Amino acid sequence: MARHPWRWRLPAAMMMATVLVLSLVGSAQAANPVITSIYTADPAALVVGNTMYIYAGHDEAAPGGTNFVMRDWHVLSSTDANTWTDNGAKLSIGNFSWAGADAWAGEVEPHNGKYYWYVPVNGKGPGWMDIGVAVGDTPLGPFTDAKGGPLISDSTPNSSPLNIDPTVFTDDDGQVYIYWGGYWGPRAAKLKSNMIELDGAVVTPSGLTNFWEAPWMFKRNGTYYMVYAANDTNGCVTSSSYACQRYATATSPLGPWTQRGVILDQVSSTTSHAAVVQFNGQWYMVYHTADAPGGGNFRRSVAVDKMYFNADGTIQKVIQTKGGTTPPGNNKALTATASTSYVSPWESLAAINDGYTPTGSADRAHAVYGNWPQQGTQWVQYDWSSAVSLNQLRAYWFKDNQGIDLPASCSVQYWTGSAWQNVPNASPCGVAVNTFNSVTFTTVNTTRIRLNITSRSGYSTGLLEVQALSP
Ligand code: FUB
Repeated sequence: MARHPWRWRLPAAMMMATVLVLSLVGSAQAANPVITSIYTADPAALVVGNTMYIYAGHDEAAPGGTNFVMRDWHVLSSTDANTWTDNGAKLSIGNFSWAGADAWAGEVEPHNGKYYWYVPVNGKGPGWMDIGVAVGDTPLGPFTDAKGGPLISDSTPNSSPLNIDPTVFTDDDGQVYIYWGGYWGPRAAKLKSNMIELDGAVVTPSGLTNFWEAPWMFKRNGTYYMVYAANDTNGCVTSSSYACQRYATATSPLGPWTQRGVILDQVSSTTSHAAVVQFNGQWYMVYHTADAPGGGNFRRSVAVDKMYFNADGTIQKVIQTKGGTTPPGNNKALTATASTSYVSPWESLAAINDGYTPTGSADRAHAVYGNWPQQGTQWVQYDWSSAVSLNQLRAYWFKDNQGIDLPASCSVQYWTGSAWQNVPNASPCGVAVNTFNSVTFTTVNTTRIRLNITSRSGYSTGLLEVQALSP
């Protein structure tokens, strides 16, 4: 049976003492992860006016910790989906007198001028996780317990094997629905217009193939969409300790659903939890990874990437980006003269320093550099007429799923004036797909830098873009 590390936590760790809400206001920054001042997870997105809000859990596990430590939820906000502000903890376990620990994945739904925040928490009663609801007058609260007890618990007839991860959806006719569940047990119910009571029986929706946890519901062009975490090894994950995001569609809000495929591959954390939202005309997927410095399965961080629909309403797989764009002024490759050991006559050396931001390693929309049919070690080089200071090189690899694959390895060298030398104190030269791979090193002053690329057996290599960054 699939096991997620969060299932191994000690029971004692579930009963956390009530904690104070901390009004920490974090720094703003661009690029994924969107916030690194704290660890954030389980994002839910909401657009109000010109602002996109992310309601996120807060991972506080110590480095190397093997259990979740989650006591409160933070609200992040942005007016451009690029620069994010942490508005601090706006809800905590302490807001629910009947709860003791585990501030897991919640979602906020507006209704009649108020904002209802549905959250799974470890109740003090029998069973484990319950779902409670808080209410506030603005997207940033303040929020208070709206019910004084669980909305859903293990004693709710036909509740999920694990009552977590609520997603709340309001249809065009005003009817509100709540979906939730974990341990392969999705559940759904209508909500009364008071937003704090279920309206009728809990149903088990059909067609959410391989559902594991983390449902997220939305509607587009009359079609209902459900995005959810799955952990099957049939095109989803390499090990069932991880999860991917699948999605399903339906023509009515309670289903039946038809599963349509994977839209977010396995991420770097074992758990995967996503939200989908349209903001300023662009669709986004908000999810979490373990990509922040010091991150891990219990020290996760929220990421935001663009999501695209096909003309028939199906969804393209989301490309996970890291690190974001680089201020053009820092990218010295743009002013360099590029050369190479070999470029295929039908490809373009100019592609590797023209400032393009690829959408993925198979992106053929722009010129590419490739060295097919060469194998072994090839190189690309950047020359300047006078010395530049450099401390980072970022490579975006090309992979055409034919003769060109990701390299086996790479290295960065600089010209001392008389010889090539490895850049000092270099971080590993990464060969990851669909992202800029950064090599950082102690600053060198040089007129030339070279990226040596060694192919995998049987393949050639290619690049979509290289950035050479000054400090
Ligand atoms: O963060 C705790 C739990 O892990 C969430 O409720 C799940 O969705 C998974 O991300």
